[in-house]
Amino acid sequence: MTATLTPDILSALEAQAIELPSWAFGNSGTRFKVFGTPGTPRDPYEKIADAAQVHEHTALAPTVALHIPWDKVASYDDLRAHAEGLGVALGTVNSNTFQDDDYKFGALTHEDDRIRRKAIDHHLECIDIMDATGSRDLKIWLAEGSNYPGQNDLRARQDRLQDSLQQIYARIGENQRLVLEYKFFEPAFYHTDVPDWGTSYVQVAALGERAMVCLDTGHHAPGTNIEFIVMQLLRLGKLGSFDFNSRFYADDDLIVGAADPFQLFRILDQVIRGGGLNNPDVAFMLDQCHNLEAKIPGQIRSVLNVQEMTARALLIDREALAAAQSANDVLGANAIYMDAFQTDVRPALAEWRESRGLPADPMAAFAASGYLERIEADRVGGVQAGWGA
Ligand code: AOS
Ligand code: ZN
Ligand code: ZN
Repeated sequence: MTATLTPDILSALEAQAIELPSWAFGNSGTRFKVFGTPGTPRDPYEKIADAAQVHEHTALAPTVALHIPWDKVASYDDLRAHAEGLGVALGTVNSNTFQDDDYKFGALTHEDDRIRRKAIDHHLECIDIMDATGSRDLKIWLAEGSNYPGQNDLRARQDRLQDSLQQIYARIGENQRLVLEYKFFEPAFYHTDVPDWGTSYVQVAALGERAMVCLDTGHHAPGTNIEFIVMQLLRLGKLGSFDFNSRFYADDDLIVGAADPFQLFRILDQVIRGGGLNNPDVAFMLDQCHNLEAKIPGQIRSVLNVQEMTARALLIDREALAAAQSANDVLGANAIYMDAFQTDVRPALAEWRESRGLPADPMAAFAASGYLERIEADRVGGVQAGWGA
């Protein structure tokens, strides 16, 4: 089945915006090897230039998330002007408390007041940067936990976490938000201080209205019904943002929609059902790394995957579905749902893109643009950016 996209669907798609992570353009790898790639950005300015390419070819990615200290620069006003000159804006600021020896046994949960203070101060510095970049969201992901039963007092760590978050939240501006990400394991293996949406919810609910939960699609145990969590957080008004990616086994950070497009469809269905699509209170971000594939096309493929699954989810005949659900028509309801998922929206999206002056095939247009060849030739020398740089 191929789709006809109605004006309502097209206007919902036109408003769609997906934030790109600056770190997707730097080198990354596994704990076994980081592969260097010709043309990889050498600084945050070049990462933003690459991100702007994604937006230029798709009109889907108007903002770029920063990671501090990886994206530290002398002047954030200058970085902001650079981004704006390329047609994009600076987005979420991500803190980092996982690459400093001091944080070996915790940061915002640390028993030692000096280390906990240092971690809190790092977040206050991130908020100063947000003031300069015009960013709304401070995203906190914590690598904290323990490896052995008995190693730590789990409860005291929750109390210290709440106290640290209170101090950070007190500095969050009127138009800013604190977004707390959860992850069920890694790098700690026995317990993680923010392992699930419930813990994140409990911690941010105690802070106030401008504190929200971040749902990273790769941070759940296999078999978890993620769309149920999406529904619940939207119902509670606490879904602040998504980190989109795909996983097969753990936190694989692969291209969103690559491992399980049906799961992405189901998530986006709940987003639409819960009023989250194009709702400014819900930020859609990618949190991915491209270890083997080329980075800019990897990001283009990713935002197109989100767009395609959004279009399919918008095709669900909600009236017919509601009627089938009320009638307990099990197979009828499932068939309506699956009909939308099984519809090929690609030809209709290509045609629509062309009608807006965009390339029908953004992947092919980027490949033909010569940009990749240019950066490979120009960015010789210097240190390539990557995790930790
Ligand atoms: C880590 O697993 C998380 O997904 C975070 O979102 C992290 O901040 C991101 O991967 C970049 O460091
Ligand atoms: Zn994440
Ligand atoms: Zn992750």
